[in-house]
Amino acid sequence: MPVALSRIPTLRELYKSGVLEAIADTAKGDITRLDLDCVVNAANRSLLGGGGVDGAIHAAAGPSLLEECRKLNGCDTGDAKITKGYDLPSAEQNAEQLASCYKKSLQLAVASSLKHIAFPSISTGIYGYPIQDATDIALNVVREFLDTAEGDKLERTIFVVWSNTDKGVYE
Ligand code: AR6
Repeated sequence: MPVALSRIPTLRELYKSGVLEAIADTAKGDITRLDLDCVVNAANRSLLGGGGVDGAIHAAAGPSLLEECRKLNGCDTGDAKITKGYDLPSAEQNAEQLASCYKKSLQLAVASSLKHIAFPSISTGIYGYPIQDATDIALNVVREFLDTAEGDKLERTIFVVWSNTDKGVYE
């Protein structure tokens, strides 16, 4: 797609024209502080809370999140479920399962008419998935998805990393 010269092109136009390799950003910091349509949690199958980013998201979202999670009947590894954000500012692993949970999260966001999505580095903390492999999966799945008609409906996809080392890998 040609980029119009009469105005500054949007990120999406640059991505479509091939100038940008990916429309997703990398940010370092606390995912619970992002004011976006939705953020993705790295939870366990019970969905009933834990440590890491899961603990941070529950602490920031407040007890209503846990109440809603209790009704969801858990979440199989590789699957994804959607909840409200409540008090958030935004209202055995294998490659296939990790790819699937990124893809299903993207599909759920689009199906819910959301325009933004932020991912932490799922499974690379307490679950110990190697950061390089997990990052390859995350970036490839998101790139592929953004190339589809469904992906076109998302305006912003952000990878939020927690350490400088992880940021370097994503970049
Ligand atoms: N914002 C963004 N990233 C964060 C934040 C934050 N506030 N806090 C930590 N991270 P982990 P997992 C990074 O362990 O490996 C929980 O107990 C962190 O540095 O949270 O998928 C669940 O209940 C790492 O890079 O998730 C499960 O039992 C990344 O988020 C289990 O841990 C993911 O680390 C899930 O383990």
